[in-house]
Amino acid sequence: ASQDELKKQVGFKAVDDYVKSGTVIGLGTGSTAAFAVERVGEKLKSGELKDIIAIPTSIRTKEQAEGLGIPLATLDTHSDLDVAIDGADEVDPALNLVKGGGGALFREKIVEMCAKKFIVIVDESKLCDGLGPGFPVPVEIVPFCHEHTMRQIAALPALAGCEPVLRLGNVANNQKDGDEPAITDNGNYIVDLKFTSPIKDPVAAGEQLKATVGVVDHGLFTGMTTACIVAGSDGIIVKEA
Ligand code: DER
Repeated sequence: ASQDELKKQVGFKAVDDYVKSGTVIGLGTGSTAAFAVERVGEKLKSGELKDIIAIPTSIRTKEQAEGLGIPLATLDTHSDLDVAIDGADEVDPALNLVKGGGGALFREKIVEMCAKKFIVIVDESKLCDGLGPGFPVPVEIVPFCHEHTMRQIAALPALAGCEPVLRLGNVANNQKDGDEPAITDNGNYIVDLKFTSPIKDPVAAGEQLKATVGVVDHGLFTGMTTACIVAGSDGIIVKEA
């Protein structure tokens, strides 16, 4: 099956297995999560699902959901979510994640932290033994003195050896040739941290990033995953935390 077909399989399965009528759900961002959003819209239209309130994790997911007629709200009125479904850029054996390839990590994290269950949907290419080398870790920072903040990040002990690169072009990374800094939905910059060896302690790395003045949040999602649905050449497997 093509990678798109694998993404569709896990996106649909996550909705079929975890989304119940009468619940509040978080809708993720990216090409895999877009299939989950599509499935919610399809099942609301067919009547298989009723009375869903959805919280989008990006402007582009909000627009996709609006186009499908999915009722939307924000955390201000609905901050007790039954389930959130989202993709990831990397998944380690403990189901810790790198997210933010699409530049939506802040809204994803604030929403997914509010969900009773956080279901991650990936194709098998996202699985790794250790976070970092396979996908640069995105960090959202404020634009003010961003070069100073990048130097502070590079000096963090738990991120030793990382090379911070300011993301240019379109924040969703689908326009790599931009010469202006990419701007997130929240008006901030994204710095991608390139690693040549796995991050030894992703929890400590996340804590040190959050403690760095100028950092809004980062793409290390540790200890958050309830289950990860993986589509591979030999079928679909569900890894539970
Ligand atoms: O930006 C994000 O966090 C996305 O969820 C990303 O991690 C996965 O995007 P993809 O499904 O398009 O690979």
